[in-house]
Amino acid sequence: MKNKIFLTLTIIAGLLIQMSCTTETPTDLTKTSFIPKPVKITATGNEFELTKSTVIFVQDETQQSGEYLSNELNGIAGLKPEVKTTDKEPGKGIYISISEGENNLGEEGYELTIDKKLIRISANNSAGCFNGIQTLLQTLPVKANSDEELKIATGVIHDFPEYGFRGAMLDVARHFFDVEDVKRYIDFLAAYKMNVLHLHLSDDQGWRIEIKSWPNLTTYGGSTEVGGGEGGFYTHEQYAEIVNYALERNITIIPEIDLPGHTNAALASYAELNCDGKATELYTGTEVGFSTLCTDKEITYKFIDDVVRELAELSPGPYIHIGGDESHVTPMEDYIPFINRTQEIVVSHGKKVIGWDEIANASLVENATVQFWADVKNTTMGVEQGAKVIMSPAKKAYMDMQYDSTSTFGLHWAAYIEVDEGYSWNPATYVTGITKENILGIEAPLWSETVSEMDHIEYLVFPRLPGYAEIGWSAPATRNWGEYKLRLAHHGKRFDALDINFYRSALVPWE
Ligand code: TNX
Repeated sequence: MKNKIFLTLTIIAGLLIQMSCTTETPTDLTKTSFIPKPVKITATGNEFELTKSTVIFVQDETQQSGEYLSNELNGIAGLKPEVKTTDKEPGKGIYISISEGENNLGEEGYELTIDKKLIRISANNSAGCFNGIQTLLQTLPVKANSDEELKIATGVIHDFPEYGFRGAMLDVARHFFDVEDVKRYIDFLAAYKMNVLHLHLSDDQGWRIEIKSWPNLTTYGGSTEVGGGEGGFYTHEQYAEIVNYALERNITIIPEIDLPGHTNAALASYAELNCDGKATELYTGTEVGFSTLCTDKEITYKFIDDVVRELAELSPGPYIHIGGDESHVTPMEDYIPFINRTQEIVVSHGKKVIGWDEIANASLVENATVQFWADVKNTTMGVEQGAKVIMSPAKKAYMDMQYDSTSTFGLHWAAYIEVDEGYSWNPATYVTGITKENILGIEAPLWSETVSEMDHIEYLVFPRLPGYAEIGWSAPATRNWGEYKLRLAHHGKRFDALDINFYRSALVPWE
């Protein structure tokens, strides 16, 4: 009798082990929890196995993509596939190529085909290949043992984004974050196919980018931060390192110098920028709206010209962000000509203007972009002037807003934004009268008054960031919270493996 029970138990245990093994084997590609959700996935029910002998084949144009993928696979399982150039499709391995012929993949779309022996990523350019690689990486664990079998379900993914501009902002002015932190932030964006990082480089509490023609901006104006810490700044070399790291990950850096308000760090560094000729004190509090450049002094425009020139030289991307928000002590009759003249300076250095929605009170130059954060009237004025819009509604997209009243970090002046609130909105219908044609895309800002460490950043950014990435990438009709939260739950394991200090929202059934 005892033996019989033992035998039965052994059989049941055996079956259970077998079952768990089969559920671990990914044979249905449509079951993978991709974020952002791809346009179309077709499963073919087989498996590709990634091994030590897998080779990545590339064309000259996709060499960099191949190297990137090889490095990433090295980070996952210690596999560092050899990257070989070829002029024709190989029979097995991974093949990254520029597509031939007509397709609807656009600037950033890709096709990922996984067969039993061959994985193909093809796109119209390297940006698309990069996105295809991110999708492929999501079929694998973030970390694996070198002896673990790495099987990938077969099928075809055809994918392209809803918006060409999908970004996040990091405020390095209120608290300074060093190059390593910014690179980690860039990796977060890249994994979710975001292609813009907006850096808020100056504010009342600190000036964070070296300007060689005005050195005190950083040596003095960068020497502190909110709470009185030691602050910091990027040299030109360090900034270039950030720009290049981003570029390799299909991310454009948008530098912002906030003008004419939010300028106390500059006003403390150079007495001549103040109307009364007296330098202000450094500021380490969190009030807004008390500072302004002296809009009727000529030296102010010489200053802006120098700053924009140096920034433009450091920026391969098309944009310079001039801030323009919350200039409460600049009278409107001074603010308007100031913004007009500042826009001309940006244009004269070959760059396009972006500003917070207040800049629409001025006469916008051609190709100006208005960043909607709070004011519908301003944004509508911008659209009426022909400007495009970046959607960053504070009530939905501000990552510095607390999740609820118990959140450790963050503010709540605009709203509490739980993970579902952050996800469940549509940029194209959020503001009446502003439609998809007017919108470049979406950006989720992280202001840093309450965060001083990478851990704190992670708590506010995760798990909301993947949701913003999906809003930018996936069509609204294909998105719904009930289904998204299951995919997000699966990404909890990825956050853990990356040692991300994320907020375990009770709304998500974490695995
Ligand atoms: C408003 S949004 C600001 C920032 C603050 C932020 C805090 C915007 C353009 N200005 O100066 O850091 O609120 O949430």
